[in-house]
This record gives sequence, structure tokens and C-alpha cells, in this order.
Amino acid sequence: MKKRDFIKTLATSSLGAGMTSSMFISACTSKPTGGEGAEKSEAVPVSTGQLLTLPDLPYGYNALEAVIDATTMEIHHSKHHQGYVNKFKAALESEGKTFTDFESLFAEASLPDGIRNSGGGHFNHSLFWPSLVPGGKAPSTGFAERISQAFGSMDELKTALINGGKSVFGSGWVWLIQDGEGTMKLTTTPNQDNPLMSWAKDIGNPLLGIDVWEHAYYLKYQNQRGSYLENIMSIIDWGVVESRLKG
Ligand code: MN3
Repeated sequence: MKKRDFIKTLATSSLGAGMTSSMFISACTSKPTGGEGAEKSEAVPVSTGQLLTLPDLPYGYNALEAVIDATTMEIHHSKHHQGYVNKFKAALESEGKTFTDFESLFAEASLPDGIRNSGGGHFNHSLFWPSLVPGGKAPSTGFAERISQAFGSMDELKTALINGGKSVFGSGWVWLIQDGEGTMKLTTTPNQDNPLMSWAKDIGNPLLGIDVWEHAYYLKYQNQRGSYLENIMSIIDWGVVESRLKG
């Protein structure tokens, strides 16, 4: 992707792993069609609170109803995600810790549990919401080709994501990442860890993370995590996923 396209896509609605905190703020607060000038501001200290707010969803709670019911979406966003934001803020304060961006924070050798869990939860969900769109959005021709080269086909990638998500024991996430060499691969993390964290088994740039905590699907799917994963494949915005590619 050309640099200007990269900036353009980041400035609209996606959340890229390599983003600066100003990009994060933009991704969290701007409307899907907004974001003009979002890349201009410098990293903002945590005291402004701008990194510590719940991002709006880019769609209504009932917009994904065919796959995820409105009650689940509302509780997940307004209770769970808000809870991570609140706890993250409290944990930073109690640890006397400031940060300028998540990438640097998660690159630290270790983090206090409160910051690790709540900061991870805030980041992961902020990445998750814009990855979904009613009806889904197909990948561009170029991205589809790249996926085929890496995984055989789009369907094989989806199957691998489903199986990866099913393989997580307990709560966690399945991820499509770009490793240090730019190669796309799949990985999983427990709890609210993510592939930016220095202790992750596979470190990389998160392109797509799918929440497999029971709170993400239990009301509609009960114990059928596989059905949730199969259905969520139909509402992925592969344009947003592509926008997070670095090189
Ligand atoms: Mn969740």
C-alpha cells in the first residue's frame, strides 16, 4: 500500500497496530466518514483522557443482528469495553504510569496485571468493533490475492480462523497478524493479551482479532463457539483489515 493510502485509510475508521496514539484517538472517536486531519496531532499524554475513552461503535447495536444480537452488542460495548476503559484508567493511576501509545506499552518486558488485562481489553475491543460491518465487506482483489498466496484461499483463511478460535482454551482471541517479516499468519492469545505484547507466543502487527470470550456470543450461541465463529466470518470488513497492513 502506498503511504498516502495508508494514512488515508487510518484516518477514516480503522485501527492500525502501528498507529501512534493520535491515530488511535482518531480511530476511536471519529465517525466512519470523518477523521480529517487526524494524523496531525502529536502523541497526547494520558492526563488528557483522550486515550481513555470508550470509542463509539461505527454502527448501531442491532446492526449485526443476523450474527450478533443487539443485547450482546450493547452489553459487550457499554459494559465490558467500558469496564476495561475504567479499569485501565484506574490501574494507570494506581501504578503512577503514563504512556503515549499502546505499541510502546505492550512492548515493555512485563506489565502489572491490571494494566495488562484492562489495557489489553481496551485495545483489543477498539480493534475489534471496526473490523465488523453489516453484511461484511469483501477484500480488494490485491488483498485477496495476497491472502491466497499466504493461506491457499480466502475460504482456507476463514476455516483456519474458525479452527484457531475454537482451539482457544477458555477466554481469549484468535488473530490474523503480520510478523516481523511482513508475513501474514494466525495466532491466538489468552484472556486480553494480544500479539503486540512482548511475551506473546507470536509477536506481530494485529490485522484482525476475533473475540472468543463467552460474553461475545453466549446469549445467542450458548456453548456453540464454532457457530459464532462461522457466522462472524460473514460480517468481517476485509477493507479495514487490509488497511492495517504495513508494507
Ligand atoms: Mn469481549
